[in-house]
Amino acid sequence: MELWFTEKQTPSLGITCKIKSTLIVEQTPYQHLAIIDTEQFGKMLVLDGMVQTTDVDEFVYHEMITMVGLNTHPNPRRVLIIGGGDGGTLREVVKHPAVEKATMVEIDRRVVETSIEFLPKISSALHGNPRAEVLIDDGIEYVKNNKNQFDLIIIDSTEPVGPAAGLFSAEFYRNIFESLKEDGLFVAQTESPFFNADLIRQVFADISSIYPITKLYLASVPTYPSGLWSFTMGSKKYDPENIGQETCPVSDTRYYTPAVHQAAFKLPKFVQELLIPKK
Ligand code: AG3
Repeated sequence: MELWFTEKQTPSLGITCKIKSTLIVEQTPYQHLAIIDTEQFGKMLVLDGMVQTTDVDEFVYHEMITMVGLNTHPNPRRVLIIGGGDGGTLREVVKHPAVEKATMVEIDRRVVETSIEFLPKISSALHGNPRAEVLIDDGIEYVKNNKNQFDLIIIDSTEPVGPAAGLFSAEFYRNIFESLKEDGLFVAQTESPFFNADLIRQVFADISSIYPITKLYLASVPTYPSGLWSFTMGSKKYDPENIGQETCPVSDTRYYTPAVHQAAFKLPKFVQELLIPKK
């Protein structure tokens, strides 16, 4: 019998993949978790019915959520990741030679444990990496308790419902500001410009009211709703469009290059319009 998985991306649209096998399905204290092996995208992590990452396209998201910020900061020694329990973001961060220590704070222990067990390619930095620290904790509380610590903070969250709801609030962006050093910056995943326009508009306005430099950039992630994904950066000092370096110190990327970095900030008109404050 053929088995198919569908994520309902909107009330009237879904993405459907043929399942090779189901590796684990369980309810954790925070969310419903499944890891399935699919014909098209390889292994896939699904939380509360929403595709988080897949073997085939994870490199786009994980490189773009990390390298843009890492290469905007001249010396990103201390990096904090909020969420990101599958480990893909951590794996990219520790590739960067300037990083002395990367701390990942994930609220759901089972995401970390099952990723280590079933997603070895993505989760490799979650164990045995001397520069990586993995904490099971509430990122919102962690940020409040660690002020003036980080060069770069990356918010690798799920959708703004359930455990991640508080990670899209102005209050959280203010706490992130306090947790960054005086020249620090942060990057958050901020959903699809096609399907989450109101969220992008609100988040951009909130971050702009707190950070001197706020910029949005895009990447193409086939398994996420609409395939076009946004990231928003708030920066105290460094402008990501002024990186002034032609080479990236991490050579084994598959999506990111300094030219892609620059190009990612060139926005289609309908996206630019989301960023203009409404009168
Ligand atoms: N976090 C963002 C995934 C959002 C996907 N949304 C959806 N499928 N409706 C990904 C975490 C990867 N480390």
